Amino acid sequence: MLVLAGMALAGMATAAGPDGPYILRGAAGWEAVSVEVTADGAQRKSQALAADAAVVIPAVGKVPAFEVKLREPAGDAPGEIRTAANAALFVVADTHGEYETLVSTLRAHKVIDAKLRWTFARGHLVVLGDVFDRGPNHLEILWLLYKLEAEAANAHGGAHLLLGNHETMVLRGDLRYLHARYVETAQLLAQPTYSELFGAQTLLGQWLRSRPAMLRINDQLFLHAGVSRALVDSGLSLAEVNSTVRAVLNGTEEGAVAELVLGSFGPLWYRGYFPERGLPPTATPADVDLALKTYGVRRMLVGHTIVESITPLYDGKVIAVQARPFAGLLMRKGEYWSARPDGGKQRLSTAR
Ligand SMILES: [Mn+2]
Repeated sequence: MLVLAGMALAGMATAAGPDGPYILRGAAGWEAVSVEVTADGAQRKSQALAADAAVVIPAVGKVPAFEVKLREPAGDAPGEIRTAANAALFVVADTHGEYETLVSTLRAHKVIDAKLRWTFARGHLVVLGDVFDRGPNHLEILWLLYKLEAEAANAHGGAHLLLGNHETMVLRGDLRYLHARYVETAQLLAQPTYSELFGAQTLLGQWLRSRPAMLRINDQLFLHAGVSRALVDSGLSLAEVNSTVRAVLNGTEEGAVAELVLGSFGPLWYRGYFPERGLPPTATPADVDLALKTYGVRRMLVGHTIVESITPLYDGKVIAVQARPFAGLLMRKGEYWSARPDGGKQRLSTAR
């Protein structure tokens, strides 16, 4: 069945497009596998790679192809960093496979240039998770962020991908929201499921498992969804939250702590800042103050729940970043701006 999938798909009306590369651990080192489309239809292509090889990520629409150099397996990314006080920050949330929109936004605000090279100097880019699912181009986003991480570090800035609930879903085999393109990819690459392409032994799968769920930068906390009173009351430190998520993704932890951290009141799912969307109880101002105190910050920046525009909540102690239509959040010289894909920006007046 799996062997025949490629042939069957080649004749189907839904045109399986090219996809990849996915970098897997082969018998003798890295192996790049891709879906390649030829006159005979879509088929699996495989190539052995040296550990420091470069791979080309194909163009998508108006976004040019780019090259990425593979790196050694990543160590666990820190849960806390400090930047120069005047370092600019650019935050995006829930890109969900919308690669062209993300690239337009980063280009328009000079985080990257037309060739997708880092131009944000000592600034920091923070991606609040949910790169996977819904849209058609999450792989390209992951490769871009992987590339920018190295380029930003070379410039003494930073590019930080945080985990969202859709990263943990895909890595743990919950593929309900996967774009159809990637369902076809898994069949064409003869994988039992798409999650195998992000297993712990794959290059991007290992990299994703090294990402944090919560990141403190100076006096602000970045995370996908929010800090609930239940998380505060658990007494878990920021480092313990991150290590619990990693342990769950590596299959070495289950039980009550794992259920809290990966559940509805954990930092990847909580919606209590949004009374119209969340499970009760809604976070009170006192709950938010306690969360800030617990993690030693004055503000939290969250995605996960969609808002109409980037919105300061709780007197600016929480900023909801996942806006539709899409926008990024630019912080520069103490000012906060909603930054649109077309280059326009609007100052947020109510941020503290
Ligand atoms: Mn989410």
